[in-house]
Amino acid sequence: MKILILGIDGYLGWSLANYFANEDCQIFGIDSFFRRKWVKDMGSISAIPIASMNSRIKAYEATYKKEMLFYKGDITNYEFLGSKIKEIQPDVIVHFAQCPSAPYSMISQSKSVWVQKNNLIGTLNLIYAAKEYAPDAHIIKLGTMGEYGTPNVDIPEGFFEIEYKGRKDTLPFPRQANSWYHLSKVHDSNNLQFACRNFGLRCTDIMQGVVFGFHGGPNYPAHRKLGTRLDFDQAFGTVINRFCCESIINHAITVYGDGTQIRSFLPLKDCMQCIKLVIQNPPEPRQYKVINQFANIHAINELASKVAGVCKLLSMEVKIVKMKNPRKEVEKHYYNPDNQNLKNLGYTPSSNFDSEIMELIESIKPYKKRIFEYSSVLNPTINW
Ligand code: USQ
Repeated sequence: MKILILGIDGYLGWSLANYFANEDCQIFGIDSFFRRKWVKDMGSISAIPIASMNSRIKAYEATYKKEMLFYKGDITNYEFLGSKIKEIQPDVIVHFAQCPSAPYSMISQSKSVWVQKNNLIGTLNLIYAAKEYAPDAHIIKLGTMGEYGTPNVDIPEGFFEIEYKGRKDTLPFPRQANSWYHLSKVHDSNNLQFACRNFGLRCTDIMQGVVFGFHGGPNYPAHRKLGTRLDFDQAFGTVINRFCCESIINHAITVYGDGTQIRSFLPLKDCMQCIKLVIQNPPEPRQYKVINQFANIHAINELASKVAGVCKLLSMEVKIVKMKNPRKEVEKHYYNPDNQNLKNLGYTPSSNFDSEIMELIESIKPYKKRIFEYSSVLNPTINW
């Protein structure tokens, strides 16, 4: 099986390449290295140092004794993407090549336009390149639980049955995203759904919760070049990763607002397990399948207490501060999303939440000084 990972240099892309290295498949990767640039733009670095792509590939080939074919390029360039899909003829295309940050998209007019252009054009190019050169490929598109927002009813997986004025139908569940970034994912979902219907493509759209954790690859920490990145700045660091980086340098845990906002979460290694299950269960041609991908649901306050609790076990004292919420988000709300489709595929959470947090803290401990040097990037200055 040939798996093409768009965005292979990123947090999820590089983890997935490693996760699949021992499977019976060949991995191809495309990346423009934008993630490295965006994080630099934020004045930050990965908490755990990462190798260059050349070193990563050398380490990959030496460790797994198999080739990895990598192409540097931007998928918003259709000629580039089309020519690679034509050449590779992938069975599966995993699409991670997007700007994943809500705060980044909210910085200014130009950033919002950039994020939406980048994300939407990349996906449209993928749709056309797949139609033209690999119409049977399974497109796995990373969406987000944030597409749904926080409605005052249960959240189904993509679609729901509705009765209106005496008539019934199964329709897409309303999307009420809360940033230009999350909205780019909503637009992508609509575009992909139409592409399946119109061009007969097959797609799984994954509505993923907030991912956390670190993937070091085999033999970590003795061999570090296969490790993935781990961001902690206000735009690219996700909440649990940030809380752990904050704790390690005695920076107070930054809870936004009153911390009662609830989100869904998934450890990085479970994200890999889920994508494997999705690959093993492709949709039919013309089918657009939606999966809500998360393990647990927590309020931000609970996460802060969990991280502080794990730190206590490691003899670290951590303070929690509630700060003015830089985001416009509802803080007291109902939240009950379904993830039965994922369970039906056979997903079983790999370990408990606290041990995942413990593992993450242990992984970043050696980089305390490095994180401390960049601690100013922890403070949220992007408001909306
Ligand atoms: N939060 C804090 N303190 C912090 C950082 C965040 O209280 O220091 C709160 C935020 O206010 C928010 C929640 O934690 O309520 C989650 O924030 P986040 O930055 O971890 O996640 P988010 O902006 O929602 O985006 C992240 C990824 C994105 C993915 C999304 C999944 O960056 O790519 O789509 O998680 S979801 O949230 O389900 O939409």
